[in-house]
Amino acid sequence: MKLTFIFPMQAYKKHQPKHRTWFGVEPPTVAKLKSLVPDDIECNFYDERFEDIDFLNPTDLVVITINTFTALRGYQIAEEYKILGKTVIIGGIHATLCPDEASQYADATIVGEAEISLPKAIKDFRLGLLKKIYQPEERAELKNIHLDRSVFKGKWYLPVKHVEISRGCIFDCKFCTIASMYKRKVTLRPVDEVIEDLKHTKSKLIAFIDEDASSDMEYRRELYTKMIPLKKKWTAQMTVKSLLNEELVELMAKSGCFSVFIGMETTNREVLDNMNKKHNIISDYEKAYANCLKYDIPVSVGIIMGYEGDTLQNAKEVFDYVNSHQHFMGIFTTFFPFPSTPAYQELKSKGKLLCEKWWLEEKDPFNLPIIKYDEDNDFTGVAYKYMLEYLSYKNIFKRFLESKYSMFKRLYIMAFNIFMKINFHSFG
Ligand code: B12
Ligand code: SF4
Repeated sequence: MKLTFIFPMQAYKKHQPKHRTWFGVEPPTVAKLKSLVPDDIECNFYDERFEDIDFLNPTDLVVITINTFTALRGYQIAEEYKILGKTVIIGGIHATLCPDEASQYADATIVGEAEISLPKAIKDFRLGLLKKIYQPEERAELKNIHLDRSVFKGKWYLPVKHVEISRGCIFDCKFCTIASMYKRKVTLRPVDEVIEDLKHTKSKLIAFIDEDASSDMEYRRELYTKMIPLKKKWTAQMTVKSLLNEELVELMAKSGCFSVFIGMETTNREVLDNMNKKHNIISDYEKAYANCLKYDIPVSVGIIMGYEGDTLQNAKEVFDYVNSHQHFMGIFTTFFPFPSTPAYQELKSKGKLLCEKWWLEEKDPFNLPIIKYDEDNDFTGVAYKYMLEYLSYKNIFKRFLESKYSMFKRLYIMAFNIFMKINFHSFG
């Protein structure tokens, strides 16, 4: 039996070859799915960000993973395969948020995690008993799991490797799909399994899949202490609060933390409250940066523009704030109302969604009028404009000159920012 995995590109890129990427990281989701497939099944994989799919390559089963940005393209691919008489299974975060939509295109849709459902669906397919929807009743235990990277053989990716530590997040931000998918329940891998995984991961550069690399202090102390001899360089996402703990930041540095990412979103308290992001306290940032600077850990920040209550004046203030610090990267994005999140429901009930199923439009989502803004505070194109301004040579050099990080980190950050500037349109 032959099985084909598909990691789709974003649909609008299909018609704009210059937007197709030439660089990218391995998609860990596919390595996870591969680890769940019985050994006697021959597997093939198309990463459509880099390569065209050969629809005529023989296969019995097609397994597509979709997020909200790649859902439309995933559906188009499913339809093409179905015309050829192939059986298609769709899963992933978007299929979990919108199972009824996905099941219009798939023979079977898998809601939630793959660990229990994918092996079951493959077994049912072999028996000719494939069901329309699979939904596990329980969360997967993150024990004895691994990523099977053999599926990436023959493909070229950036050397950074993802390693999973946890799934889910204890917080409940209204715009967040992780909160909607995992409902505030966090599952953690046993420390020793993460360490074994790291030992067997050939690359020195690790990106942890972990919503808050500071949660559960006892766990973190043990993990980071055991990582010290491995001499890896790692990055992860965490909350600003946790960076106030100098002992933790020092231990992170010793264990090889290269940089961290914080979902800062905005500097405006009212907007943070609207987002239900109460744990972001603006006055914490300077102290957190000071700790990070002391241990030479640059911080990347994610900024969302155009959320309920946001103003163009706020956008300017947050841009100036981020641009006045040398972050590893400031990432400015428009607020996207992801389906099934409370933020989406609120906009819908207030009649403020101009395009309810924006992910099904074959256009660059960054240029789509999705939300009805107030006349005085129209955010269309605003985050994009600030992203370009942030990546202007003038600002990159200004941040380099003003930075107090070590010379190695300053040069590295500058080079990374220039790389992002040059390749901005092919990112993703
Ligand atoms: C690593 C990562 C990336 C990597 C690799 C992506 C990948 N999927 O492998 C890269 C850098 C490419 C990436 C890019 C983007 N990402 Co990203 N990424 C992540 C991150 C941090 C981890 C994903 C991961 O590997 N998790 C571990 C695996 C094991 O879990 P999983 O993917 O959730 O899959 C589980 C289930 O969903 C399910 N499942 C998934 N697929 C399938 C398929 C089948 C058939 C089945 C049965 C089950 C199944 O089983 C898995 C385990 O049980 C997540 C945040 C997070 N914590 O999940 C964001 C996240 C997935 N990314 C997100 C976004 C928005 C993007 C970008 C659009 C960013 C951008 N503006 O460019 C691009 C999209 C590019 C693209 N072409 O897809 C959002 C998606 C939101 C949404 N509703 O779609 C997330 C959730 C971040 C967030 N908090 O909002 N990303
Ligand atoms: S803290 Fe981050 S991952 Fe957690 S719910 Fe908020 S946005 Fe989502």
